[in-house]
Amino acid sequence: MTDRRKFVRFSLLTSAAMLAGKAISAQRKIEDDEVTYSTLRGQPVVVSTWDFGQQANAAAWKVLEQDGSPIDALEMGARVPEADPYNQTVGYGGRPDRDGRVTLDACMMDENGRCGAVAALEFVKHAISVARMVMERTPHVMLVGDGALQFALANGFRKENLLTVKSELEWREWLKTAKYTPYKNIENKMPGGQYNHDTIGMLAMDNRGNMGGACTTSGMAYKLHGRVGDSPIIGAGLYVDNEVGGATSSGVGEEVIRIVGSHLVVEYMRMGYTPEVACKKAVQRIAKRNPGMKDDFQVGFLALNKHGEYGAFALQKGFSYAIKNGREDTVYNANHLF
Ligand code: SD4
Repeated sequence: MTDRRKFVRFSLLTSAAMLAGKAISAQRKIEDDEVTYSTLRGQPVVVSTWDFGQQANAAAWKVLEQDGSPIDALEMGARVPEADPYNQTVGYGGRPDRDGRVTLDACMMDENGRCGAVAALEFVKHAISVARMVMERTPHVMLVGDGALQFALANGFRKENLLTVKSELEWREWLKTAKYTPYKNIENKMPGGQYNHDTIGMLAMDNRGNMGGACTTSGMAYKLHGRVGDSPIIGAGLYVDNEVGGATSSGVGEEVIRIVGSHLVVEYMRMGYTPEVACKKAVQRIAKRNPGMKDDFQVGFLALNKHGEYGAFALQKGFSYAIKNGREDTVYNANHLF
């Protein structure tokens, strides 16, 4: 993993872009301690939350490098952790709610502002693909619970048990001591030191400069049944504006929803802030709304702008993200407020 502060590559890349006749001329506000990362304009790029985003990026990259669309790439990418039984925060194998039910939240957004989402979806591991179908085959944006399941089954998805033995055993252990009280999301605060985080949020740009985003999760572990986080909510867990850029989030969804976080990050980028500073400003807003907070909970944002620049920022230490473009395949630690 790489500490982003050690890398100053923007000027090099900018000169390369200028040589290639593709100079980036937008005005940006750069804060003193900020390092800006860039990929060449017109080159595909995909970024994902957390270190396991690297495997998702690899799958997305196969589509992008063959001229595929961001949405096709992101769906392929997001399906990787969704299918992984060892990933206990996304899809199959995800930690259940406090009633022992695995309920998934997911959404997608494309370059035309079209979007689709599912929330509290049970028994179908590829929530991202169902979200895409909501976008492409219905006049709606979001389907929830039984309605989402009914739609998925009618569209060829298979019903399966998503609760793995490991997740079930942990949940039963949790029941013994937790008094049925849901956790707030912060790394290393669960019994046994397991992580209670790791939604995958992904943003991609193709070689035509078109952008898309995807977000999929099993949500906060041991949540109340029926609880929906930020991840499937357009503007909260994900937002893409093809003229500006995209953003996505991970962490305590309630806090992200309260500030409509991903939309806020995109709007800061529209104002000229770089992705990292835009993420930082959204994080600062959450901190401001929680006076006196320190390590109570985690939220991290990841953003990619129209110039192919990317950045992230979190409340707490420990938020990482993965980037893949034609030259690099790296996991970075995000800077953080506390
Ligand atoms: C949620 N934001 O359901 C998700 C959980 C998460 O890292 O991202 N965890 O609130």
